[in-house]
Amino acid sequence: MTTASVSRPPSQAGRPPGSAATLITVAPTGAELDKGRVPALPVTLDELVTTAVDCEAAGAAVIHIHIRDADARPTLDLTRLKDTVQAVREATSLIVQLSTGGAVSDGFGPRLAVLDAAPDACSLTCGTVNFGDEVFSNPWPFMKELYAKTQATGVVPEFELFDMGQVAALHRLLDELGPPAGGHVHCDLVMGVPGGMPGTAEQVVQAAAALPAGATWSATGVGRTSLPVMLAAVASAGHLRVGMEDTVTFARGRPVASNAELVTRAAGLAELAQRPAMSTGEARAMLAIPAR
Ligand code: KMH
Ligand code: ZN
Repeated sequence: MTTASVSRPPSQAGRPPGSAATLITVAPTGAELDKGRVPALPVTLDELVTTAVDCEAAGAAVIHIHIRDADARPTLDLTRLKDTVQAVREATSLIVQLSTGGAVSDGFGPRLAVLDAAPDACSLTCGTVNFGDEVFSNPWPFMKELYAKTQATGVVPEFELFDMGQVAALHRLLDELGPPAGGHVHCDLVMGVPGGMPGTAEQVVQAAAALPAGATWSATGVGRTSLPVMLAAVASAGHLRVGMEDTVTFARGRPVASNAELVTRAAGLAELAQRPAMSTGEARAMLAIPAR
């Protein structure tokens, strides 16, 4: 494996590992957007790898990946997933987190099989939620099976929480099945989805306070909730997830030009808050993900 050399913000120099830094996750593609409508969306492997390199240079430490097929449609094809994991690892030192959420139309079998691509990490949503006009289905037996498979395979889960009921379900999961691979609990509050919890500063504080003791968390505000959620998370010792999966408008009337510009903005806010972007090594230490 080769590792790209990455320049980091100067403020990271000499800082003890993991101290008061901000984990930035980039979610560059998602499963919902149409490349025809959003031309800057990375959908090919080449586009994804270029995005990964650019986002690492801008301050990201984790990449949350959904892949597309040759027609730019969402897919969970295992060969493509394996090729993607390998290519992103060869080009960057990012933590590779595959989505097990996929698209709302994906079945449970293919979503479980995502772990067979052997990523560093995966998303794990803690319950069913209305998702716009659709339903994102994560019934309790599926959650348990997916979680048990993460434990058996050593893939570190990130718990995706779309509403407060899912926070309760996370507690139940940990109570029944024990700690995740690596032993550390990290969550992502996904806010502002129509059908989930709202993307407000008050909700960020309330959800963060309800998480298991010792858990770390990031927050993602979908659409126009992106900025308020990001500002509230930075102010509340949280971490950040940004990317075109969640936001395609940079400012009123101005489309996002690239995922890297969203990461750059997040890293700038983190720097301003004197919690600069975490390196990939620091992120691995915090998330208990082994070096590769
Ligand atoms: N695409 C959504 C239905 C995840 O990646 O785990 C689910 C999602 C969550 O994006
Ligand atoms: Zn996702």
